[in-house]
Amino acid sequence: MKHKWAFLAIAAVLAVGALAAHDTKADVRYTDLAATGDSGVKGSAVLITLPNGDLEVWLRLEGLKPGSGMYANHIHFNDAGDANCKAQNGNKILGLKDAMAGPDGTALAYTRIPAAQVPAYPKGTTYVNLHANSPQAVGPSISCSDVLTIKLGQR
Ligand SMILES: [Cu+2]
Repeated sequence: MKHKWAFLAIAAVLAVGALAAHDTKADVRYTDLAATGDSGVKGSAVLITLPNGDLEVWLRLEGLKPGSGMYANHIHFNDAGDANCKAQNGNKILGLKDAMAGPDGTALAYTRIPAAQVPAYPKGTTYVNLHANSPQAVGPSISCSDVLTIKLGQR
């Protein structure tokens, strides 16, 4: 839990910085990932759109098998704008940095995507999805969260 608070504190500082710029693009979203099925993997994600349009994503996970390697994770969306965890219908993705399971089963992944590479996000609903890393490198969902929560920035 201690780590989670440190994680959120860092994210909060970044969020305040983004909002202080008073730019119309600034936007912060926070969401909790829930285990898919019986994976036991959950976590938190903070998504920050900076004033220049860059997207920063901070993802923290817990409940992974200790030292079990790298896990692919993405923001999923679709043309219809109705992507969600339950349907797993986000056929388009924004790739995030792989998350590396530490000896305590937690992982922290930070990704910054330049504005020019964020053309379609966010359109409608999206979700952050963590994938199993076996038997294939990018397996089915093991933890997921719909991203439709808070928007603190002025639009
Ligand atoms: Cu994915």
